[in-house]
Parts: sequence; C-alpha cells; structure tokens
Amino acid sequence: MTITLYHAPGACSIAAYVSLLEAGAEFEVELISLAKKEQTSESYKALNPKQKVPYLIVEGKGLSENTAIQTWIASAYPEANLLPQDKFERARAISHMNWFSSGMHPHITRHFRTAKFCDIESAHDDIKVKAKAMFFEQMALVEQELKGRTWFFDHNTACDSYFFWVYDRGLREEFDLAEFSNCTAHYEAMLKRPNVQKAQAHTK
Ligand SMILES: N[C@@H](CCC(=O)N[C@@H](CS)C(=O)NCC(=O)O)C(=O)O
Repeated sequence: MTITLYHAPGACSIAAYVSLLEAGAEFEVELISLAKKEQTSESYKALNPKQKVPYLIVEGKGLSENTAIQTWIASAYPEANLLPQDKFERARAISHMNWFSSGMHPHITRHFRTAKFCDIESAHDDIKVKAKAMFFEQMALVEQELKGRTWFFDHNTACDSYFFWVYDRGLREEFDLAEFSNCTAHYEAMLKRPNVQKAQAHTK
C-alpha cells in the first residue's frame, strides 16, 4: 500500500503523522511550509482544493480532514488499536476528534489569524480575548475528561495524538495552561512517546 501524508511542521497534521507511526505504517511524508504558503500553490491546490494539511493519499486516492484520516488509519491498522474496539467507545473517540477539530481548533485560528476574520483592526484584541476565552471553556471540559486518567480511553489512541497538538498549539499561542493540570500531565506523557518526538523532529 502506498501512503503519502502531506504535513506541515507545527500544524495539526502531526496528529495523523503520530498515528501512522504508532500504526507501524510504511509511508512517505511531504512537508508543506505554511509560512511560505505552499498550501496555496497550484500544485497543492490540484491535490487538495481545501488548501489545508493534513492530506493523505492512499493508493492514489486523497483524504482530507483529521478525523477521517485518523479513522482510516485506525481501520487500516486494526492491530495498532488506535481507536477503542467497543462500538460505543469508538464513536465517543470520533466525537472527541470532531470536537478538537470543530470545537477547539477554530478558536486557536481566530486568535492566531485574527486579521483573516475581521478588517477592523481596533476589534482584533477583543476577538482574541473572546477566542481565548472560548478555547479555555473547552479546555475546562477536556480537563474533566482526563480526570484520573492518563489517556482519553483505557490505552493511548488517536485522540491522544490529536489533543497533544491542541495543547501544544495553545502553548505556542502563549496561553498559560497551568490551571489545566490533567491536560498538562497528558501533554507531558505524550512528549515522552518516541513517535511524538520523531514526528516533532521532522521539520526539514
Ligand atoms: N478541518 C480541518 C482543518 C485543517 C487545518 O485547518 N489545517 C491547518 C493547519 S493546523 C492548515 O492547513 N492551515 C492552512 C491555511 O489555513 O491556510 C481538519 O480537521 O483537518
């Protein structure tokens, strides 16, 4: 099976990268520089008109969206146990990933790329304050999810790889996340995983 992951260092595509490594998959990584806006190049747009990473190509067929990519990896490599086997728990894991994608990531984007959302410069600080507050509201819910547990489920899954990025991205927005001690412990446990270190080190 030929698999190529389009990944940008620092981007949410690290979640798929970590899962492919955890699955023991054989795959190629094509690095995209978001700073150089390579996601808007004609050649990348021809592949993925959404102009985002991650993008996965499996045997010539493309798949976008973190949650779908993670779900495919888990199905294609069942022995890696990247999502819970129990049907309800598996649906809950997919719910978590959708939450990270649609309920948390957009707040970070509004904090980071405020000018993309509003031309009125004097309103930018207000948008940032609100985006951060909305992100923190969600973080408080994740904090409860992780109470008394190392991982979201009874073993490390794709959800953990995905939330690792959410927390890391919050730190890079200079959010003080110390009040979320369960989330911080989760982040620290993820940082110790060799596949997380490997994916993070791949910047060139
Ligand atoms: N809904 C998509 C979002 C992907 C996304 O926003 N990726 C960001 C990087 S973290 C990106 O490619 N941004 C480039 C841009 O917006 O120009 C998913 O969950 O995969």
